[in-house]
Amino acid sequence: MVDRVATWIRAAERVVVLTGAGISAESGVPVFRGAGGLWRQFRPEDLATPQAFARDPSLVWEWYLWRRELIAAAQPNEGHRALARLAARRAGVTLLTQNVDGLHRRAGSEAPIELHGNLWRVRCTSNCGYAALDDEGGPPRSQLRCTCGAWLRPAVVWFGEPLDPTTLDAASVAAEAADVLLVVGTSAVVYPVAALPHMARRRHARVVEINVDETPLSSEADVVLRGPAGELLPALERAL
Ligand code: BV8
Repeated sequence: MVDRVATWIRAAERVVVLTGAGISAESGVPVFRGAGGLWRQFRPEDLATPQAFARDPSLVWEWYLWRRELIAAAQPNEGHRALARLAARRAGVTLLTQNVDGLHRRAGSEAPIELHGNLWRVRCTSNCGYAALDDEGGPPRSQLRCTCGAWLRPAVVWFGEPLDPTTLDAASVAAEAADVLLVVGTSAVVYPVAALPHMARRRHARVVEINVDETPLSSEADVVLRGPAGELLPALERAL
């Protein structure tokens, strides 16, 4: 199966890769759903929302600062690195990620489209326009309020918030133009991103799922490579 996917990629003009939390699992970054969920007794849907932040901004910041500490101590894995090398060795590769951990950039991916933002970026909750990119290796952020007095927030997309329209548009155009779409390490349940593989398939893309588990996308995929991304992506790279 890996060889068949490699043949499709070699023949493809445009390859799109969509990643989710599963590609960072082998770096020790917990996934959102399923075993080893993210934090204490909370569910991501309880914390990654504007309502949760309005109710208790300190708690939500505590969660993000905990995740930042975990991610700063993590290293990109062979799955991240194989994707970075794939885009470096040939044209026409677009990387879309739902992850906010920044590990694709640290692995060398030049311009991943971060559909749900990046937890190292902050922005002011008022319209004063303040925004900043914190240094991943730097000291934990202690300044949680803007100079204008309003709360700062992680520049990520919470549940119930719209994705940046330009970003979503670029991702949709890429998915619809894809000859091959690799869907890696996502439970394929979070919309609107979960609609992208179906949009790609309706056009002409070969859809390949790389995941350790079954997902709602599995039955729609042309090929399912069942296993860890940190092994399957390097295996795919070797077969190219
Ligand atoms: C929107 C950023 C509309 C923050 C995230 C009710 C109320 C409100 C909204 C909704 C609702 N019902 C439905 C919705 C829509 C909602 C949604 O889809 N909810 C789901 C849960 C049903 N979507 C939204 O709210 C979106 N916005 O709809 O706005 C709108 C429009 C206009 C105006 C106003 C509003 C926003 C969604 C974005 C939310 N933000 N993250 C943060 O990270 O802190 S989502 C979060 O889930 C992460 O980004 C994550 O990446 C994403 C998807 O999860 P996955 O990446 O798939 O991770 P998961 O753990 O689920 O799965 C991991 C997979 O990896 C598993 O399959 C596992 O088997 C696999 N795996 C594990 N190890 C490995 C592996 N695979 C390979 N190798 C391994 N080693």
